[in-house]
Amino acid sequence: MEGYKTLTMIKPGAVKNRHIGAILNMIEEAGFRISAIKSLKLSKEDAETFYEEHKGRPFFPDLVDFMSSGPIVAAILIKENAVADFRKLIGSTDPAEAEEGTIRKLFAASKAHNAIHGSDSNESADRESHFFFSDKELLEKHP
Ligand code: YYY
Ligand code: MG
Repeated sequence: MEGYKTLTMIKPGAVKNRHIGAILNMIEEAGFRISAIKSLKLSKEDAETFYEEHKGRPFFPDLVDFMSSGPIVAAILIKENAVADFRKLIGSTDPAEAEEGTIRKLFAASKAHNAIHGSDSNESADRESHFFFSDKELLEKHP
């Protein structure tokens, strides 16, 4: 089954503002199954590694500072066409450009503090899932 999995993080701002429950509810209502979930605080090094594709971009230092500024919730989500469907549910990177009803439109403070992450490809979903979870932690065994 191609494209069945994506990785999300509810970012520090949304956790601090107590939006975990509302966001997880939207995710489940949209048909995603939560196969693994945990809360944790990333170190600066963790955030640098997770976002290493963006190293050298002007926003990178602020991104690393923000993502390590407080606890996050990471989860593996299962659904057919998970990567694309989840990107649609969260909306554009910049909430000012995100469609009405998307998670970023509802909960993001700004482009830099945009409430939630979603993998951008099946390859990223694989890498990012293994960044946070071992196979033992999965509620669903993926094919
Ligand atoms: O995948 P997505 O999160 O929508 O955007 P990316 O281009 O991968 O950037 C990752 C992260 O970096 C974004 O969620 C906010 C931040 N960021 C930023 O602060 N300013 C930019 N111009 C681009 C990205
Ligand atoms: Mg991205």
